[in-house]
Amino acid sequence: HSGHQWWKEAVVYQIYPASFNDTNNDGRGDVNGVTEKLDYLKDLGVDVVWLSPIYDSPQVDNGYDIADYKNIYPPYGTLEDVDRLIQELGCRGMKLVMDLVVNHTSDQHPWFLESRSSKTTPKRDWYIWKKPRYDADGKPGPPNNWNQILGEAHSAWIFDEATQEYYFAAFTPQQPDLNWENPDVRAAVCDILRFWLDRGVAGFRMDVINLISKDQSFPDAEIVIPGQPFQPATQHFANGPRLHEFLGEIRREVLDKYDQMTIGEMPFVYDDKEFLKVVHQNDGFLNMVFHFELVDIDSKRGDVPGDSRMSMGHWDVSDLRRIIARWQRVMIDGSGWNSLYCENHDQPRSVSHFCDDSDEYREYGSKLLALMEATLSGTIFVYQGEELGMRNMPLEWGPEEYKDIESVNYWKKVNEMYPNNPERLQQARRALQAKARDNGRTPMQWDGSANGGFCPEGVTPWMRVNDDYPAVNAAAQTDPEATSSVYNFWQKLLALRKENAGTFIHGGFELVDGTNPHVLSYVRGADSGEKWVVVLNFTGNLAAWEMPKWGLQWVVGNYADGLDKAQGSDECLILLRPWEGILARQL
Ligand code: TEU
Ligand code: CA
Repeated sequence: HSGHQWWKEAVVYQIYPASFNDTNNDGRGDVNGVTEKLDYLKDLGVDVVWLSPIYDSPQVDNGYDIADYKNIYPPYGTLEDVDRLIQELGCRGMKLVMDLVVNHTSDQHPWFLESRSSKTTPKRDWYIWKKPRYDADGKPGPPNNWNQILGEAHSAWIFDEATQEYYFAAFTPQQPDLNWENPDVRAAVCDILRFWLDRGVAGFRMDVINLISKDQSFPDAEIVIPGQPFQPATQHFANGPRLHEFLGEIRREVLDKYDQMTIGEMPFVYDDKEFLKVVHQNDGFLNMVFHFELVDIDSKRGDVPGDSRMSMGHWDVSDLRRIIARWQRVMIDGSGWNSLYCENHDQPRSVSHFCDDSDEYREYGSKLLALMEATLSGTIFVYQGEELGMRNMPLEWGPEEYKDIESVNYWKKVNEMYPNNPERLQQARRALQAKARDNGRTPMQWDGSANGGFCPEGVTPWMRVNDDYPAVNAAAQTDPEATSSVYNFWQKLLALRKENAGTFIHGGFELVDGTNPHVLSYVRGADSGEKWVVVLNFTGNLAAWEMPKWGLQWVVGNYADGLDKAQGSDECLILLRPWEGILARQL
């Protein structure tokens, strides 16, 4: 963690390669499609591009099932294309971050093919193999009751006929977990890291990195879904006993020797103090982590196995305030570092998730979230299309438009559990529309031409393009005159954030009016004494906000006439319109 910490002020833009830009007309995005759009990203204010996996893969989980860590999935391009991308990024002063998926591999990876071939091959122990457990009647079954995360209502243990043992696969049967207890596995991971760093990559987003150390006693999970043989078990392998040790080894062996950035994805637990240890600036292991408390704000466990993320629980501004304040404070006060994101390829679109994506409010909601993200401490992550205010898939689309393995399995499970129950099926369709990962994966909307300009007319895109592309697209929004443009708003805010990095990126954080039922507001302050106030109405109603004694100078807002509004208001009370957000300087 030595040297200047460029990654703190960097704006990172996440690209989901399949859905970004198709340049060879096969209906899937590709590496050259990324290279083609670098000026668009540069203009927005992006410094770092994070690419979701582009490695060779059978694509059971869209590349999060890797069969070859050192080659590119042919439809995406070649290693030479990646070299050219890195070079073109470099010409613009930008960097590339790759996705590192090493909790598991594809079942087609040669390591796994060898591992499953016999009980005595040295690769056997690279994965997690166990003998069957016998029940009271002497019937063999999986070694414990852990269920699959993305799979069907199924055990996470997969029986392998050839050797009569089970292997562990937390996500789907095609994604067997690596056995990190084996030092050869850890050495192989270090080798992959070096391969990409030596090629000029500037860091890694580490997929489910908090799952690599499993409780070696593999205990049964507590029963939280009655009547189901298999239960959610992530508590037994999230932030496990040897996590710090394994991360420390990678840091020592590889990361410390390069000027790079690391972001650990850490789902399933929200323990801020635990995460602080991982990112602490003196003795941490990674530069930052993705926590899930914000995006899981509405996730309550339901009665379909593994569907907690698909649930639509109630939340309000007090939940949002608690989550935002908790992470800002613990990281700032504790010398850690935040990452900021409202959406990614595993989440619904943020304007649909946290605000209102109707034609009336889509623009305001998207800009409200931009105001929040751009004024919090941490490294900012913008997900492709977020800068345009792209929204979820339409409710009218049928289940066949959902391509993600999690959605497909969810729909199958609901149909098995509630056959001939139209009400439940309708509810499940609403859940998919609100929460499915597919929502973040529809093709990028570049312009108003066929297929939103993602691929030419006559080519069938791998996922259906959102019907709203004639209204919501990059060409319309990059026009500097377009006042309603979400893109232009993001661009302005990202520039303002950098000009005032001492405040917005590195400054202090204090809540204001911490009990307001509609409005999230906070002060960001720099060492210089300069203070900025952010006031965000997270409801679709008029909301009153009591102005503190000190005066305010309005700087930016998501309503065109925000300036008059705030200045002309009564001396103590400001009335905010639906989803209105303002950024003001303290006088
Ligand atoms: O996701 C890990 C993860 O736990 C969630 O984000 C996941 O989408 C959710 O639990 C599903 O209910 C990462 C990747 O980002 C995701 O795309 C992969 O499917 C997953 O790991 C497995 O590699
Ligand atoms: Ca293509």
